[in-house]
Amino acid sequence: MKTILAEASRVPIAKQIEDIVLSTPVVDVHTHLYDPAFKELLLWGIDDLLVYHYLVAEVFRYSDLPYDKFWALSKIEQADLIWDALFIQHSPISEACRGVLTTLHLLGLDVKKRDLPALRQWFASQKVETHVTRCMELAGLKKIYMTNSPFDDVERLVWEKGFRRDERFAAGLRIDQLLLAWPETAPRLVRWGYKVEAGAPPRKTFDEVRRFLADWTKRIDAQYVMVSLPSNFEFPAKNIATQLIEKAVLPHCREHGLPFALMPGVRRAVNPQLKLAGDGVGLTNLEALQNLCAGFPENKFLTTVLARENQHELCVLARKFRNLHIFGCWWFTNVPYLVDEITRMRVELLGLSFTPQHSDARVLDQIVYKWTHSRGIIAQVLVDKYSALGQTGWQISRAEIERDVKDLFGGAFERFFKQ
Ligand code: RAT
Ligand code: ZN
Repeated sequence: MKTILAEASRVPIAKQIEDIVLSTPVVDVHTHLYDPAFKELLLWGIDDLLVYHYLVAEVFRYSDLPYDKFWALSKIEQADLIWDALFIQHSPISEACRGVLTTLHLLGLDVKKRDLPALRQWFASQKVETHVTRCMELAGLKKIYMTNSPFDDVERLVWEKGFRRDERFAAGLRIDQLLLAWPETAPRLVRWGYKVEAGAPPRKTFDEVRRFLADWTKRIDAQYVMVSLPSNFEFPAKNIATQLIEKAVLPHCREHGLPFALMPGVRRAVNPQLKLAGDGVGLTNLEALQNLCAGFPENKFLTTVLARENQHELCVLARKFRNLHIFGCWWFTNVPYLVDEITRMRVELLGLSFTPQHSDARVLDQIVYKWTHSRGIIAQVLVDKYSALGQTGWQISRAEIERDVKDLFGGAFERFFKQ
């Protein structure tokens, strides 16, 4: 009887919560999308959707084509092959395949026809500027954080030349090469006018790295500094990455009031023949993050972890350190089953003081499916949690739900920057 009553009182509030979750604008805190001024760096359209590296990994589950033959194909030929293997020869029920269909459907295209040439024709008639707006509207996004690397030769030239910024796109300064490939990066910094030394660097080197970070922070108006880290990342350790973090990155972040985003858990190039699709996942010793949060209380850290097995420990760490803000269900964890599990766990341990999702979109159109799928799950979690509150006699107002959802969709993230 009690459960039936609880179920009945759940219904009106469920509709209200779903409406709010579906209509609240989102800040997408980590993507690989670009301001349209970057031209061909901003990927969009059906062929880029199909050759997304998540789908490349999946096509080799079914195809025995040698890797080098696949890579020798043009983008359109690769897309044809992926479409045939993953959508025609088998039903497209994986999350990455379903995502393509959700996107096409919400763009108003008829997926049941299975007509790839017609889909191509439709995309060919779109203009990128209007398509950006359309996708952002369908996804309900108000802001997109990019991943901006001065170490990418094409991207660097665009920044150096200068362009008029699209204010919907904010910058994140990506420094993987600096921290993880110092022997190759140091000579590049020298070529760019920074007086660094590669081996056993003296004090001056760290000052010069700080000057490099300051120049790029200013040039791109970076809102945070970020790095994706291998699962065996340790801090402190007797290596150059530790020194660079301690003597250059963290002081830089403190001086400029920027959070440092760490994303540990990647095992790069587990299968190098798959190229971008060849990275794997590994368990991280989160003591490294604990040492950073405890050792540098004046710094702010943003973190998402790749291994499912690290998620609980990460939540507990966030309960201990208010200079840690956790975000997103990243990459291999961005599947409904795990998004549901991780989001529930985070709400139960952290209330509303985290950011449940980012898209990690590499292709513009992907924001449509990634946010549609995530919003559905987040809404369901909130329905359950607010309903459970209702059973205590606590009544929640529409304004309170709106406030909470705003926090989850970027409000808490951006407030963390300013605190
Ligand atoms: O999710 C992805 O597309 C990965 O390839 C990575 O880019 C990852 O998100 C990262 O930022 O390192
Ligand atoms: Zn990413």
